Amino acid sequence: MKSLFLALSLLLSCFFTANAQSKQPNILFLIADDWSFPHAGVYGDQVVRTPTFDRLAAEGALFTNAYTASPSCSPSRASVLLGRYPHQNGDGGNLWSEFPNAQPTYVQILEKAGYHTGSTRKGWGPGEFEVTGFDHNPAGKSYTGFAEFLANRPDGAPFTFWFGSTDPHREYVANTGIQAGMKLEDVVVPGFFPDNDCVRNDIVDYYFEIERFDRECGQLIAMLEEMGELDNTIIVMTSDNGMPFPRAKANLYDYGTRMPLAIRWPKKVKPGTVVHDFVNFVDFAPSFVEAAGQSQNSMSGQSLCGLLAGEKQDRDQVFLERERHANVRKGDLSYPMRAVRTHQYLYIWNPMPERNPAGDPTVHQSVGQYGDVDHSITKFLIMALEGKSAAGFPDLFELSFGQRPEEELYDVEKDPYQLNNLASNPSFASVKEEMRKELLDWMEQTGDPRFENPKSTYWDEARYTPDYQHENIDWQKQIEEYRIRPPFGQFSREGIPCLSDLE
Ligand SMILES: [Ca+2]
Repeated sequence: MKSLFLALSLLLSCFFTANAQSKQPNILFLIADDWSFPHAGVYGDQVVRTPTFDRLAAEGALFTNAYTASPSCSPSRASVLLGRYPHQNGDGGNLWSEFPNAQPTYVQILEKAGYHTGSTRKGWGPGEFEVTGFDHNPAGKSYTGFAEFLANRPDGAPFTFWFGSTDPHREYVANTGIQAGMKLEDVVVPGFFPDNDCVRNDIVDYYFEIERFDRECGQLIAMLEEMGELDNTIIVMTSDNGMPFPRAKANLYDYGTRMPLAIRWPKKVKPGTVVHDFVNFVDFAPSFVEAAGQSQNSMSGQSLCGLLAGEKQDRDQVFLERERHANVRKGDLSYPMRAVRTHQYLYIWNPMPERNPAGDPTVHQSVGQYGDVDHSITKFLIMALEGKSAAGFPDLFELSFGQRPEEELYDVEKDPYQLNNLASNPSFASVKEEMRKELLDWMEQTGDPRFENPKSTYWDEARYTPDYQHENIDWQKQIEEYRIRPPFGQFSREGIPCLSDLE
């Protein structure tokens, strides 16, 4: 009875009611590509400027524990659209594969309900959707932009629009950040990178693209305002996975999975709401379906409507996973990971620890050496540290590129960068046991093939759609040629090399 009451109150908290406010809300979904928490002004970052994100947070809800279901473009985006965990989405659990068609996306459900649906730029992907019967990107029919989409909107129809920027995905134009006025000395360098000016310069180039994404989102919101539709629109601003740096993107540590998230919806969300409960990206689709007054029975996520209305919920942990990111291991092998994250601990299970988490040391088909890490000066500088770690300091090369034990456990309160693996520490044996059990329960309940067969080769065999072959990169030459070029002063022309940082 209690659960029925709860279900009804949850339903009513989001459901538009036909006699009260009969207008179904629009949905504007703004998704960056490779943007990590906490890189926004409202989270306290002192360098990157994100006035649009900060405004949405101030006028709506700011989430401090939002996690992508998987730290990789295609599986993350498939989870958003389907409301299902990556391991429930067949080949869609991999990067560069096929979009599954067995279950409906929220876009399809809303379209059937009379919504005008569309997308621009990066929707679901990379991968193929035509082969599974889609005639347009699963994120919505493609438009040149929001203006063209709105011009095609039937009179009075509610809409759902997906704006997918490719910022701050690499490659970056070096020195855009410093030349836009960002100061290297103000950058907070995560503890798994060497702290030097070239790494800082790489980070401000990443910030430069976050700022560009933020500005573009601001332009879309201004259009909504002009149309008088701002307050009847649920605006979601977030990212698909973490920053394109070593031990971040394509990893289950926080810099790979923890996402910036703000949601503005004045009809339901009080300005200045801050949500600390865990949220997983599988929660978006059931929220949108519910907000539109529709129903579904295929989704694993939990609607956010209750949280948005300020309700306290029991969301004390989040589950994370990844399979094959780029095709970077001989034999087209995946690198499976599963994890559970609570407010204090992160437990990661690596069922195939004999494989290379960042990819093989020499190229296998895509990207280059350690190809699950996008090329960058930060990556090359860490590659140059191989075998050079000093006693008492973390081995940055091993953290980013080395093999990992089957189990990892981090006290994230004491160790925010997740450098100190406690899995073999006897003092944490019971914590580890408890978290392993929680993870396995979730895997069983959600039908994860790795529950029955941890060594499943399913995602090794899934098709990798691009047909290319990359070469090993001459990373020493890349380091030699790299220059920091401040906007003014004696170094603005010839630039400052980063070789000296290696000594
Ligand atoms: Ca991405």
